[in-house]
Amino acid sequence: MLLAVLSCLCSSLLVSVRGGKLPEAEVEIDVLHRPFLCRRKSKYGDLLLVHQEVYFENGTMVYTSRTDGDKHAMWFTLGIREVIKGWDKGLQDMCSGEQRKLVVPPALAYGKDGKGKIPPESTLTFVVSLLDIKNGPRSHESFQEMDLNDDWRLSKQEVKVYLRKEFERHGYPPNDTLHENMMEDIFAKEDANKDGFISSREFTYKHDEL
Ligand SMILES: [Ca+2]
Ligand SMILES: [Ca+2]
Repeated sequence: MLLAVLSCLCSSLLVSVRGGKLPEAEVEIDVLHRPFLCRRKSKYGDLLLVHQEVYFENGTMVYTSRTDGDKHAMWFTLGIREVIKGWDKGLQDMCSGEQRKLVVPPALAYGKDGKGKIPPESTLTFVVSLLDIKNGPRSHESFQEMDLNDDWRLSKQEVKVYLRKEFERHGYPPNDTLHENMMEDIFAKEDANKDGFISSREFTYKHDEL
């Protein structure tokens, strides 16, 4: 009973904290090229194939995937923080063949630590060409729904809460022993690094596809 009251209290606290959050930094989006035909637009959970050029604010190029590294375009999943936040925000609703310029403030890029050649607190400009869009293996929406405290990983408790809700939604009575067993089974399969949490990455990729 006490626990229930506590968790109730916690969730109402969470709501009030969230409600009072400062507005997040924004990405400046400039569409450089939009193809004539657009069959689908990118959304969270999709796999995107991109080439990128990265520039500092003074216009110096930092990196281009067309000639640097392995010269390959890169696949990534949109919306699961596999890439910087500025990309997750700035590459939605994009057509295959489209090219965008994103001006990303440090808070949505590499922040106060920087990374490699990128010094701390850098505003970066990205020219991103989207070459292809595929369905991601699992939806971003279902992960977000399960991740009650928004820390981008699923705890055992969150999975149990989700199972209970799913049972109720389908008209079955809750069954704690069964939920416990199902949860253990899910963690045995999905928690690849065995840290007791299912990360958004572990959730999104099926392991036999790696
Ligand atoms: Ca969580
Ligand atoms: Ca894990």
